[in-house]
Amino acid sequence: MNLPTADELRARVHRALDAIGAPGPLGEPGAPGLPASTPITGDVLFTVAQTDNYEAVVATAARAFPAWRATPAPARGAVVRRLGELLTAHRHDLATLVTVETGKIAAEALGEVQEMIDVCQFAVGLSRQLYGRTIASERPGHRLMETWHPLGVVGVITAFNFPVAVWAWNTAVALVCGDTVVWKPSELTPLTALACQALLQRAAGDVGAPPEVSGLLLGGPEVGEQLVDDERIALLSATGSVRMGQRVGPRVAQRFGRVLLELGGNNAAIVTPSADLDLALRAIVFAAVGTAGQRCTSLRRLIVHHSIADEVSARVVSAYRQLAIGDPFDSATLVGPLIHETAYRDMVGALDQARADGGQVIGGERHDAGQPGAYYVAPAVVRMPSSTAIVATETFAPILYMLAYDDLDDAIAVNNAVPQGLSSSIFTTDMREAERFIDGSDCGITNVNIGTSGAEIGGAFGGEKHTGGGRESGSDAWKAYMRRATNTINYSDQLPLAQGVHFG
Ligand code: UN1
Repeated sequence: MNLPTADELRARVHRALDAIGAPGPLGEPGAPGLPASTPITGDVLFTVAQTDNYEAVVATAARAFPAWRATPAPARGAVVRRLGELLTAHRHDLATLVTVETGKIAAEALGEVQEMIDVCQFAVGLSRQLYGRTIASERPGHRLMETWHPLGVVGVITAFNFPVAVWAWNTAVALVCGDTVVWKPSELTPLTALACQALLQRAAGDVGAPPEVSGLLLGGPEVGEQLVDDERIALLSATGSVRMGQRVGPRVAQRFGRVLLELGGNNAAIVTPSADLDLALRAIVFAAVGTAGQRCTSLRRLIVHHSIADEVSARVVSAYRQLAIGDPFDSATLVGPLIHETAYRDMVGALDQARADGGQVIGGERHDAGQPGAYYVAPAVVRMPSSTAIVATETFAPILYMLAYDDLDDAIAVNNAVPQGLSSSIFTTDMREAERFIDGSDCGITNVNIGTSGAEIGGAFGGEKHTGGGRESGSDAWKAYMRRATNTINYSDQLPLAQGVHFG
């Protein structure tokens, strides 16, 4: 396997950070601080200083809030519009950093940056569309209405796999809603975080907005824990594992803070006998192996009608055999490395368990990269006799379990028979089947004739059950970043009481 050297990757990082104007200098590997590593070679490339002033960062964002909430929303949108312009100008630089830190292939890294640009555009439009309702009052000379108000400081915790887009979904929307933001990125992706923060600071400076609206906290899980218990964090938007969400949710609820949770997915697609198989195959392969199976929306379970199960399985296996696995910067590559050794061990463990459960595993072997710390694997297809516990477990790796079904209602029940409820798809040309699936899937995202991943930002993104129930990015997800006030205004000279009550 032909991989870039650690020094070549360092040079790429320097070029990208210089172009973006992100603050240096970066420390040598091994210096005290956060190791900035790459799954491409498994090397530590740099050391990044950890945030040692948590208190000051949060206090600054809290102090900036009153003036920011008093700034008209369309004026707040100007920062986000400028951020979108800077992201457009630097999309290749930022995508380079995403590829270095996550191992995501170049095309997908660029797609992730495009999501940021798209959500900035969405949020700019939103900055002129934050509206409430007026409701018919039961009293004469009265108006009943809803107004929406900023919350305060929004804490954003993001995961390694979408190190920049998820920050942008939250930050672009929170800023136009009048909140200030502090961000705790994954400790695996400090370089992309520095770059995003630098671009936002520049955007604020360019339009004369206070840079204090956005703060960055670089550090380990203990920094996230501080946000969880911090009364000043009005909303904590956290993306990560179900285990993380189970710790975060109740603790924030204990102090009556708000949470927006984007946790795991165990996403399924149903393939019916009427499906356009050429189309389905392309969608299935992208959804299952894109980002090396490390999206929360990755396709993990394929539920195929028994009459076409052998054919679909053979075609998926043959497509998998043609996948180029290797250097994510090589434009021919479709599958880059797993994030780290633990991810690889989890994949091996899941495949062992699937075999023990009677599954037939095709693929899944590690490719020799000539780098002991880099984990390149062939995506695996596993034909399972039935849905066992391992199938119902989210393993963050390219494993696609295949199950056969006879009856569509049973297939929908299998789709729903996992703890998580993020994304789901059906491949069918029968509109009755499509509508039954939309009605029956218990997921936050339910698609027809496209895969489970690759959602557009215009819709609300998120899922049910152990996925956490949060919604972010498009549609009316902005409401999570604001609080609603119900206002009753009496413009008469009488004081009629509601419910017809006479008093005194
Ligand atoms: C994630 O994996 O955390 O729908 C987010 C998708 C992307 C976002 C994934 N737009 O696959």
